[in-house]
Amino acid sequence: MAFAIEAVELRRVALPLVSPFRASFGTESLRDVLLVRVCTAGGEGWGECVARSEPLYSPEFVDAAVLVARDHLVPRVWAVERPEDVARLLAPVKGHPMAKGAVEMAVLDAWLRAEGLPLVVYLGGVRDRVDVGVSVGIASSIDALVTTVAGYVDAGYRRVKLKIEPGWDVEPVGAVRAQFPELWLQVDANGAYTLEDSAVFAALDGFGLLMIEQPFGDDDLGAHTTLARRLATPICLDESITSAARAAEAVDRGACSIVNVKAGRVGGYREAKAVHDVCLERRVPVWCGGMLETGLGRAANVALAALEGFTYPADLSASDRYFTKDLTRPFVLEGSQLAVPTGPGIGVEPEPDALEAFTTATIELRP
Ligand code: NPQ
Ligand code: MG
Repeated sequence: MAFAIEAVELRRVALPLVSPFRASFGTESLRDVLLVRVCTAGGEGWGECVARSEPLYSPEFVDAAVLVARDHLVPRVWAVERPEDVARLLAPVKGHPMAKGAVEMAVLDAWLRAEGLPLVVYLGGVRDRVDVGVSVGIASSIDALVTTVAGYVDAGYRRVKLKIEPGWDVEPVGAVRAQFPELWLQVDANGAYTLEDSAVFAALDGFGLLMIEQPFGDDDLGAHTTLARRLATPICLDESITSAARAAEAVDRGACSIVNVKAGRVGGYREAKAVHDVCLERRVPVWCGGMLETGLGRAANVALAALEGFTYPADLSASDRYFTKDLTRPFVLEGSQLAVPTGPGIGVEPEPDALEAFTTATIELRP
């Protein structure tokens, strides 16, 4: 039977976080998520939009993602027959990569399930389990931070990422480093600094960090190149990398030597694979970023992280790092790894009770 979409549901869910998560741009205690459910005669597929409720990580936010999906994206994909065509059909709509990525993921999941093909196989993954780390938010005190990190190390995480911002950088990172001299440690500024802060980076350079992620603003590749030349620690870009072409440009300009890959940030899993491919060609290591996804987005990310070039641990933790109850069966840490789902499509589905309990709104769309 040919692939044909019969209906699309836009479903908003809200999952309480086990503890508030603070980055340089703000704090989150409830994960407000837009899900896209594609229904076909042969079954359904799920997509997850990684936008946050406020436009602080990127210009996208959940209310806007709902509107653009309802009025501009879903109407363009009714007749789609293959997941490879989604990005081209959505290209006339400017921006909104996270909303586009969610629509593509839902079509991809439905199509792969109909084909009986796991996402990891479709993407060309080479691993059946992936190394993961944990991202630790800005804490209320250095003692609290060290205690939190110790808990994650005890849980099995071998790589820790610390969120930093001006005023919360050299001291907390130094304290964690003093307590855990061998830990794989890295930091993420979410663009909160400028080149004026060179003393901070000179000090961080002495801590043997795996990388410094997105120290400066998204658009400032030049400042990243300047800093990269001064430091021994590799610079990794996240927010700046909006496409495979942009990744190639950033690498070729010396703005970064490691790339964080987030499918939502680049408009979907196919573009995310393209980012991986341009980096692999250039021998630049990549790793899979995280946006506090539910089990749906997490499953797809784990499949992506199974590609050959993903050689640093992913920002994908076990479900219990973020949620008391996940939308899917929980992802559980095995050593410092997560197993790649083996079922067709993304390999997981929402548990009906959890889906109902967390739903805050639904919109039904038909061709
Ligand atoms: C990053 N993620 O790498 C992002 C930023 C981030 C795991 O550090 C709610 C939803 C809160 C998404 C906070 C990690 C968030 C969020 C930070 C994403 O830059
Ligand atoms: Mg980041």
